[in-house]
Parts: sequence; structure tokens; C-alpha cells
Amino acid sequence: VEASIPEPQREAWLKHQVGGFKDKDGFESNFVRHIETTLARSMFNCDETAAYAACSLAFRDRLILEWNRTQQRQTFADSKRVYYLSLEFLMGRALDNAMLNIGQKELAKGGLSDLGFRIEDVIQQEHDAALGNGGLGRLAACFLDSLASLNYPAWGYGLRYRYGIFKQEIIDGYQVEVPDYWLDFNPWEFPRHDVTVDIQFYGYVHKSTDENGKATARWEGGETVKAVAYDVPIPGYATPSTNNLRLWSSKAASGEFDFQKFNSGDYESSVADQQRAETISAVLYPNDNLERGKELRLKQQYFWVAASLYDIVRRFKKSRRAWREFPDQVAIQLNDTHPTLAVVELQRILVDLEGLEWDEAWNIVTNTFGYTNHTVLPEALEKWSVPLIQHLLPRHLQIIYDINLFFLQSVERAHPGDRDLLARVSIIEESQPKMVRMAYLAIVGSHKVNGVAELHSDLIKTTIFKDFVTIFGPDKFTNVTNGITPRRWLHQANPRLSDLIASKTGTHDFLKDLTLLNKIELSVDDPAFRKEWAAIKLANKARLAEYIKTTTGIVVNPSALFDVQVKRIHEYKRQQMNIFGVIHRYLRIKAASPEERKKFLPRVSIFGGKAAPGYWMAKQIIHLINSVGSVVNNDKDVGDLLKVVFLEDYNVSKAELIIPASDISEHISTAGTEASGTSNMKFVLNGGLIIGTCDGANIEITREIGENNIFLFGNLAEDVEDLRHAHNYGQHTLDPDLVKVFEAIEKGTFGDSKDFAGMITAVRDHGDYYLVSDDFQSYLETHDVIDEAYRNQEDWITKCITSVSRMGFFTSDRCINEYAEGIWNIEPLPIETAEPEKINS
Ligand code: 4GP
Repeated sequence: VEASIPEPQREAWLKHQVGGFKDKDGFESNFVRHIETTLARSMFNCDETAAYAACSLAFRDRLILEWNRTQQRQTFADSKRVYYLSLEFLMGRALDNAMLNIGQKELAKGGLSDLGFRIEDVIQQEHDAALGNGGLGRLAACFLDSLASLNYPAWGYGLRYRYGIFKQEIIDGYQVEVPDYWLDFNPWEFPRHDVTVDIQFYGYVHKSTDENGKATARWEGGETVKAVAYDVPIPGYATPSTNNLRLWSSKAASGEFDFQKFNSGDYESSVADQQRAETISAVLYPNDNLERGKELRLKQQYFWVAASLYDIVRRFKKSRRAWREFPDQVAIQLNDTHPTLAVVELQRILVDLEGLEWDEAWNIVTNTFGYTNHTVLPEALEKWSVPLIQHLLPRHLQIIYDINLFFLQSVERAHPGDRDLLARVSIIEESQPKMVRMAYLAIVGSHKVNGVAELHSDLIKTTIFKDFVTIFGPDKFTNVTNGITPRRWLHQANPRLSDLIASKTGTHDFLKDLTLLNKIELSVDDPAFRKEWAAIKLANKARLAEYIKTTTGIVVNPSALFDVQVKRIHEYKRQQMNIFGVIHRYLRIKAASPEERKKFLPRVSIFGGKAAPGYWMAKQIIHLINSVGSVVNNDKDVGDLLKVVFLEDYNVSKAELIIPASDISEHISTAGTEASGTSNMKFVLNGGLIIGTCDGANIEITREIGENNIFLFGNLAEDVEDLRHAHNYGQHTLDPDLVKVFEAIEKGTFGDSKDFAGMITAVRDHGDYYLVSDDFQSYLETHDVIDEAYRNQEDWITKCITSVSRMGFFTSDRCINEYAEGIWNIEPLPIETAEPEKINS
């Protein structure tokens, strides 16, 4: 407030306030100004990259004005805000999204065309913001879009990685990882060199007693690193609300470098401190559904959490409210356990720095946090070693021990004598070394815990968190089924389909209220509508076919059935089962007579996805897919009947190209392992059908669209444990068709079989943990059913239209409203609350 301009000068100020462009002409003059001044180019030196830069800067100018107004409005209204803490925000491209959300894409298209550019080419220049691995990070990005679109006062907090998820190259069929340096030119962030926080690491705890005899603890010594804020504006759809995503970058706290060392000629070590500090936010860990306890990762977590909490507390303190009102003003959502140290940090701030009593502080903490779990896979549940935390964050370890002590005392009071229960739920695992179980800490420190689809939310209550349901009661646990933003995943990715739908529903209002899609069911028999529907799908497939040709050289027929599986490569997602199925189909084609071959439905099997660099089995799966492709795609007997394509470097912008082109997509995880899945929703929303197991959100998709419109197969979650148990006792007869597939691989049909031995032995000799063999026959049969269904194009289109019309439930707007009401207790801010001019008076 000290920085506000005094009343007498405001008139001059207001006279010169900049506004964003209002029409095409305004856009063009902004564009040219940025080309000529910001970018120092001219009309004789302006390629598509420069056009992308200038166009983005013109839109950024508009966004930041709305961003400022939104922040002022929120500050003025002083209502409760939600903070979404996520180590990953998989945003993808920003320009197209910004143009669409603020409703200026047509205008920009005209303006760019006047100046000599095609908008599609300009959009393509943008580098994806790939600050995430997979589902968890993309969900966070969809949530930001919904929060802004629904006018919630909300901030995202994350890390500004210099390197996002690696770029994947396929060389000789193998995955090779290449660093993703994406910050060369990023017009979508605003560095806030004035918003910095000093973050402490290491050191020791100094305990003493104050003048009133109260014991106090102070964390002293150690080293300090500076967190610098970078703000990314998040435009809402069809609303001026523009929220903030604040990403922290690390810097050395003490100036640039060590002058003494520099002067004495020791140049290299003079910059060592700086480099060590910058390492903290340098790179995103490339693991999806997998944790590895690396010290640097823990440093990232604390760095980000401490900076974010400092910021949140600073904002709260401006309102001069009493501490007990903190949870009325602040809701913090923990996106998985990665930010769980925030629970400990807030307790530390309140007790050590603000002098609150433990119980009062703890009450504030638990009423502030909510925790979302995204996986039940044991290898993904975070644990940190006690000695590591002791070393890095000595005061936090003491607080964790105290939290655990008080928690276990309360359990003991409610369940006297149950020592096993105490051992099971203790936040500290009594292993060698001792470990801190982060999920337990998150549960104890939050007032609500949610899973991300119904089955998943039931599973966490009956398996991994069962004891906590006994202790806290069932109401602490809830479900919020995931969703996706229809702005990006329908309108942006598939504009023709979006416009066709609008031609039937009257407007594009379904992009704000997705349940309005149900109106198109009335047109399911309308021949013109159906014809256009089919033409759009074919055009999307032709566009993908073109892309496949340019990137891989493989020629595919757009009228073949496109069968797509794109997601992170993981044994539980079972790409291995898919490729075994492809091999089975290949063997059948080979064995058939030329006459019989004519009966096969032409198919293109499309794969895409990254393997974690250290995940050997996943890399083997990629290699097998590519090896099968090079045999099948060059086999004259097969021709167009089967093509196998692996698309390199799957990411958000490629998803926008691939998803609208799918006929069938595969969501075939072992039942009970995929918490929700969100691409399943994207595919159906784009008029593709899916083959899936009874897992994650597939179950709710089935409920919404009807079981005639989805191809389900395989064992149920409730049977998985028994099957695994049986396997371990030797009761495992391999499926005969799978045996044939293994024989073909082992004969060397797809190259040196040693390269694929791990995938075979996992199924044949090591217990088949993911039940590939158990589900294989029903998987194959279901694919035959799909072939038959696809031959009847009229029925197929009916299924697609019907499915799309019933997908309203899966918008992330619905999710955000559920979180807001059931977990955060926040309300949207009506946008007419305050005129920005009035705010500082
Ligand atoms: C993913 C889950 O695997 C996926 O089922 C879910 O849809 C998504 O979160 C969003 O909730 N989990 C991760 C992870 O990405 O790293 O644990």
C-alpha cells in the first residue's frame, strides 16, 4: 500500500493507463510494435518464430492487464483463497489457449493473415511448457484452467524447472533422452525480482527457555538459498478473471559469486555456490508413479514449499486478522504427497516464529490442508529417510516426531493396548534407516483426503489407508473424480467438432457447462450431422497420417481403424499386453490364406509415451514396439492390414493432434492400479471409443455413456489379489495364444530375442504381477468384437455421438466445484465486486 500513487497524481496516471487491443487493427499495431521494438526486427526480417513471439507478446499485454485487475479485485474482496501446491504443471502451449479463452482467435487469425502469416504455423512455433510427467501434472493444468474460468480466487504454486521432462528420441528403436531446455524465449512468465524468499537448509536447532519459562526452539546456521518468483498468467474462459501460477526459481543468496576466489584466479570455484543453488530448480525428476529418495528432490520439495508458505502467510498477515482465522482465509491443497512438508513448515512458522501454542497451531494447520492421493502403487508412495531429513531440515524432523507423538497418543487413547495398530499407523517406519511415511503425515495433517475416481477412493479406504479410516472415521475420506478442461481438450484440439456441436446446441456454451452436450443426442439420427461428424473424424485421421508420414516415413491409410495407446510407459498400464496382441494379430494374418486375409479389418496400432530413464522394463517395451513395427510395416503379406507406429516424444501438443484422430484407444491397466486416468475422458470427448479394463474412471465413463458404448474386458479389481496369490503358488497356466506370441519373439522374428527376455520372464517365470496372461484372451476377443463393430460404420457413429453427448460429467469444472464445496469451502468471486480504480483509495 505504501507504493500506491498519491491521490493528486492519479488523474495523470489514469489518463495514460494502457488498455489492451480492442480490434484487429489494434492487434496488428501491437504486433508490429513488438516486432520492431521489443524484438528489434522488421518486415524484412520476420520469420514465423518472430511472428509467434510478437503475437504472444501482444496477447501477453492483454492478459497481464486482466491479471492485475483480477489480483486487485481479489485483494479488495479479501475472501478466502485456495492455493494449489503441485510439483508438476504440465501446461503445454499457451498462445492458442490464451487466444481461445479470451475469445480473440478469429481476430488474431485475420490480423496475422493481413500481415502475411498463417495462424496455424505461428501456433506451431511454441515450445511446450512440459513441467510435468503425466496425469498428475496435466490434471493440475486442467484445474488451473477451471479455477480461472469459474472465477475462483486461486493460485498455483510450483517450481520453475529450467529443464522440463526430457525430450524423447527414438534411435534404432531405443529411447534416447535429450534435455528439454525450454526457456530460451518464454513470453508467458513475468520475473518478479522483487518477490524473493530466503530459504534455509542444514544447520542446527537451538533450544532455550524464554523469560516466561516457555521452551522455544530456533533453527540456526546452515546455508541459505534465494527463491525468486516467476508469475504465469492463467486466463479463464469467457471471463476477464486471470489467475496466477507462481513458479519459484533458485538463486544463490549471496550475490553473484565469490569475489575473493575470483580475484585470486580460482574462476571455477568462484561460481560454484551459485551453480549449486541454481541446481535446486534446474530439473524435473522424470518419474511417473515412482519415487526415488534423492536428496536433491527433497531439497526441491522444501525449497518450493517454504517459499510458497512464506508468500501465503505474508499475504494473510496483510489483512491483520487473528491467526485462528487463517483457515477461513486460506485453503491449501496438496497435490500428492510431494508438498507434505508444508504441513510441518506451517506448524513451525506458527509455533517457532509466531509463538502460538502447539495445539492452537495444529488446529489451524489441519483445518488448512487437504490432500489428494493419485496412486496406490507401493513404489510410488513417498518415504524419506530420517537421517536425511535430520541433516537437511533438523527442526522439521523434531516437529514431525512431535506430530507423530501426539497423534499416536490420541490413537492409544481411542484404541488402548492395540500396539500393532500403533506400529502400522506411525508416521515413522521403524526400518533401517527409519523412514518418514509422507502419505501418513499428509493424512494426519489434513482435514480431507481424496482419491481421484470412485474405485480408487474406495480402494484407498480399504487398502493403503484402512487404519486411518478406523482412526478418523470415514468422513475424512472423500472422492473427487477427475476431469479435463473442454476448452483445451475439445475446442482447441478439435475445433471442427466443437463448431459442429455448437451448430446443434445453438452456442458454444457447452464449453462452460459441459452437460449441455446432451442436446446433441437429439441429432443422433440427423443424416447431415452424422455425415459431417464422420468427415471430421476422417480429416483428423488424415492430418495424423500426414504427421506419421513426415515424422516416421510410415504410410498409413486414414480409413483403417486407428487404435491408439498414448501415455507414460509403465508395466501396470500394460503396453506390453497391447504389443503382444499386435503380434498375435500379425501371426494370424501371416497364417491366413490370401482369401482369408481379405477378411481382416485394416488397422493402425499407434503408440506413444516416455519411459522413465531408469526404468529398464519400460524401455524394453518401447524397443519391442519399434522392432515389431519394423518387421510388420515392411511385410508384403501384411500390406495395409496392419501398421505399427511409435510416435516419438509424446507431449501435450502431440496429444492435441493424436486424440481427435483415434477410433479406439486403450486404457487397459491391471484392474485396481490406474487411479483414474484422464486421457480416457479426452478420447471419448473427441468422438473415439475406448477399450478398457474395469479400472479408474473407465467405470464411471461406462456408467455415464452406457455399456454398449465401451469395450470392457478383463479381471476385476476384487479378483486381482487372489490371482496373484495363485500365481505365487505355481497355479499359473499361460494363455496358449500368449505362448505362441512368446515363441515368435524367442524365435527371433523381431530381432535378437535376448533384448525382450525380461518382458517374457516377468509373465512366464516371475508371477505375472500385472496379470497379462490372465487377461490376454478376453483382450483378444474384445478386439475381435471391436473389428466387427467398426465394420458397421452407422452403428459406430451412433455410439460415438451418444458417448460424446453423455460426457458432461467429466469436465474439470465439475471437479473444481466439488473441491470448492466439499474440501476448500470457497466461493467464486463475482467479477463485478469492485472497480479496480477504487481499490487503493
Ligand atoms: C496419476 C494416475 O496414475 C492417474 O491414474 C490419474 O488420472 C492422474 O494421476 C491424475 O489424478 N498419477 C501420477 C503419479 O501421475 O505420478 O502418481
